[in-house]
Amino acid sequence: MERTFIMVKPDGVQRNLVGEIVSRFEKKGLKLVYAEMTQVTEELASEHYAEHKDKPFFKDLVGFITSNPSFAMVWEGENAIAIGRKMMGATNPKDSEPGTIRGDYGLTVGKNVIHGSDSQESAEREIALFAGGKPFVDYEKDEDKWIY
Ligand code: ABT
Ligand code: MG
Repeated sequence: MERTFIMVKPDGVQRNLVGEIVSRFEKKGLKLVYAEMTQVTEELASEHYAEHKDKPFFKDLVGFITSNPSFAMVWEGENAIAIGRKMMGATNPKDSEPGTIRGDYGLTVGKNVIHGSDSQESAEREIALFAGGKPFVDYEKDEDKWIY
């Protein structure tokens, strides 16, 4: 089973979108195995967004993600990474389709509500970074037999 790291960013937490976002992932059939309200530190943000460190928006990005608490989660299921990205929609809300999370709730690329791993490699890296050493809950759901 694949696992993906999903995080409601500070704008999503402030705008009361945590419940709505959790609900969408639950209804899709993915399984929540880890969740935590977390204040992202500057150190963690710089590590998480290391691929963007030379971009002009890096400073604002780190400033934004550390400005207020985020809601970090790990979701499990078949093709969880690709499905998570589809549910989020395109990075820039001007390009994300209605029906996606960013398409429905985002307006600007700088505050685009949600983060999700974009590959197997980044999922492993981000899960280790945000949830490394944390207890993951391993459990069965009766619904699973109607999903798989
Ligand atoms: P993240 O889930 O935040 O990683 O977004 P995503 O993978 O969809 O998009 P990338 B390219 O990784 O963007 C990272 C963050 O940088 C912001 N950004 C991006 C800008 O502010 N301006 C830009 O021109 C671009 C390309 C958007 C993403 N996060 N936020 N918040
Ligand atoms: Mg990214």
